[in-house]
Amino acid sequence: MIDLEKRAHEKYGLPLAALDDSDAYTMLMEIVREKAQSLPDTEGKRRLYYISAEFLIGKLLTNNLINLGIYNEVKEQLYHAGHDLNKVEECEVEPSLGNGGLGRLAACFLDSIATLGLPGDGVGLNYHFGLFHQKFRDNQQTELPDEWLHEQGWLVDTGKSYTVPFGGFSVTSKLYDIDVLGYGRKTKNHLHLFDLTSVDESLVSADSIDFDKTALKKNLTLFLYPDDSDDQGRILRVYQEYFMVSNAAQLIIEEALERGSDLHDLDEYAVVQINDTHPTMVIPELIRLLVDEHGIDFDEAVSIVRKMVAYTNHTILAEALEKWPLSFLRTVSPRIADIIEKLDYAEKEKDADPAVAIIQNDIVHMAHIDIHYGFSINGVAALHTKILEESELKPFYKLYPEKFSNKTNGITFRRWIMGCNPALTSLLDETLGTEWHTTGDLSGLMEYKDDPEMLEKIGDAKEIAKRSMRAFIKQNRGIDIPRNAIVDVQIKRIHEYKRQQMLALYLIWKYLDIKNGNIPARPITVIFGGKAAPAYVIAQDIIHLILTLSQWIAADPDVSPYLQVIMVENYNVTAAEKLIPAADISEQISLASKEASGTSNMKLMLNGAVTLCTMDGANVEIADLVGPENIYTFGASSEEVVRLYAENAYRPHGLYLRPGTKLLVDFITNPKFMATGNPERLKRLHDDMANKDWFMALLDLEEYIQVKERMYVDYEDRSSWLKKSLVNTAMAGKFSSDRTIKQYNDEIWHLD
Ligand code: 26V
Repeated sequence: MIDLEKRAHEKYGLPLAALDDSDAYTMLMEIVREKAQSLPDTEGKRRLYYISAEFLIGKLLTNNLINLGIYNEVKEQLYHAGHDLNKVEECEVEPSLGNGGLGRLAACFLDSIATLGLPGDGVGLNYHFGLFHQKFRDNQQTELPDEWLHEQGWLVDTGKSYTVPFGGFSVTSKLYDIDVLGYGRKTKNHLHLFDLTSVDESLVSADSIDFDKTALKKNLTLFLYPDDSDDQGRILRVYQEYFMVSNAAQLIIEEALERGSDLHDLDEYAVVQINDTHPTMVIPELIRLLVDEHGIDFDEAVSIVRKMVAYTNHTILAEALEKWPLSFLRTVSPRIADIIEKLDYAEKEKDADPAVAIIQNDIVHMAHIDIHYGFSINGVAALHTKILEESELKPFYKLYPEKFSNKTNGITFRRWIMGCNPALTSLLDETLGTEWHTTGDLSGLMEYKDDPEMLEKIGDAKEIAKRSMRAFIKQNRGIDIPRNAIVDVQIKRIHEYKRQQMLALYLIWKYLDIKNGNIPARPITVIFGGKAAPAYVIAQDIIHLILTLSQWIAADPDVSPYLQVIMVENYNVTAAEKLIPAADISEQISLASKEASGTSNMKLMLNGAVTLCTMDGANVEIADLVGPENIYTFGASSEEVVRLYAENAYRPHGLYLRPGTKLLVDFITNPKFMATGNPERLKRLHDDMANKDWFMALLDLEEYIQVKERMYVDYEDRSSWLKKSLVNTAMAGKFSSDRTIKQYNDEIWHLD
């Protein structure tokens, strides 16, 4: 039993009712920290180390209260003292340790690993200023340091520390942990976050993300993904990566020794999941430590490491697959460069095909190290894995078919419905009981799909979520959303392949259509959220187009009562938790073949949004589950897209010249519109769309507009729409990350 009243007296000498939200938050965080600290670690001979450059963990208070099973109790005690737990939680600052789906996936996985009682920890870096804080100025993104690290945080100082040897100098690390609690579990896991003892925050000023990239002893843990548009920035990333994996490897070996390994059997004590290629150097680093520090023969070290590392691929975009000049690696660590050369040599002896070489023209292909020297390679959705096997990694698949497998991504239901959507959670609990919290099985809801009373309850839950979303938008952007608006969301990193620009073209179409007197049945609110990489110019231009359109439409009294475009500032996990429960339409419109999986598609489906999508990533699996009457699909197939690229046959200019399309694209550069924005950005984006359109937005645009219009019309048939919504929630069980983690464990990790 928790006694908050007593605790308030002990800590502050005040009754609970007299605390302000911030003191109440601090008190609750301390209670949770103490409870977590008192739990023993999850044990098992073999331990998983999930190494990742990103962990997008979100706020932790609610999630930890839920997992400790004390959420309702705490909420009630606070309520009786006049507090609102939601308000108290607002005092928490969201950690800025991730970027997008890859980092959020890692966070969902940690929750599921702990919930399943598996011994497995995350390993990453403690970035003091995170990715960046997004602010809009003159309808453009600006980037500021994200100052998330505060005294009253979740970090636990472990007292552990290692020396990381770079070429020419070495640094000392310091390990912080965040305790990871499983739902209903009596043991805990960890998120290990390494920091630099010599880190110097004064290299960063409050109004810019620029800093001295050469001050390596001070800067390695300042930012996630520092700008890599020059060599200095690129080499800094290699330093960061080596810092991360050297610490990880030292920790792995130390813990294995403590548990009784003689290191010849290290693979029986540890398995490493390499999350995308950023942690790839853990392979040569483990080999280095086994050979240089522990006297194991090189060949034996290689064969031990081969049995303990597994790699997950998260993208087929060539520009996102890491390749480093060997000279960079040699600067960062001469020994690691030597080991990689040895590994490359051994592989070239076995296979002369240059397509599978680790080093080609003095460039190191990081993924190739993982594939040759890991025992498992997986994609993150069925279609993605198929594309890896049949095209992107085909020569490797031929070499090692047995290493390849699919592990369709998942999301933790504890955060993505129980934590963020209390109304729908209560309805599901009342209807189905609470087993679904861990089984993920919501299919029992299907029995009610024709029950008008249940459909109304689903509708009511959506209304409740919309109310809190409206308050959030008011706070975030100062905009009021009409009560009866249909809410249509596209929330994800800004990238051309995700095609936010195609939705922007639709909005121009809709704007003109309303101008022509076609008034929609109800107000339409389209919400975007996402950050663009600072050096990614076209993505910045897309943000500018959206923000300028938003302002343009809001200023037009003929259209603004019916159409609203909102871009959330600084989209993050906290914003997602407000938007996802409230959404009616989930935009998943990437160019087929390019989105490895997507995970917002799963979160939105679970919360009853209906998906509007191309047949890409996990959308394919969603479509399979819900059936054609409960999803809206459009666009060229992945086979068609792969063919167009292979034959270099896509010609956007012809598509642009179609009168309907030209009107929309040229709207961007009409003088009045340009005058409200930044002409250079708008012109560049216009010309890119009309002439290059590398991600084929114009190819799918016409069909997209048609399907979207049909969707808005269908929304007006309330009971049939609510039925679609119900079916989506009911069929979302497959996407529980508990299912995903069971598969990783059964097929890859084999933890006890
Ligand atoms: C990274 C970069 C970095 C340089 C600029 C271009 C670019 C483009 C894409 C990426 C993505 C890196 C990997 C990644 O985040 N993949 C995402 O992983 C999610 C979890 O598996 C998955 O749901 C998303 O579909 C996938 O994009």
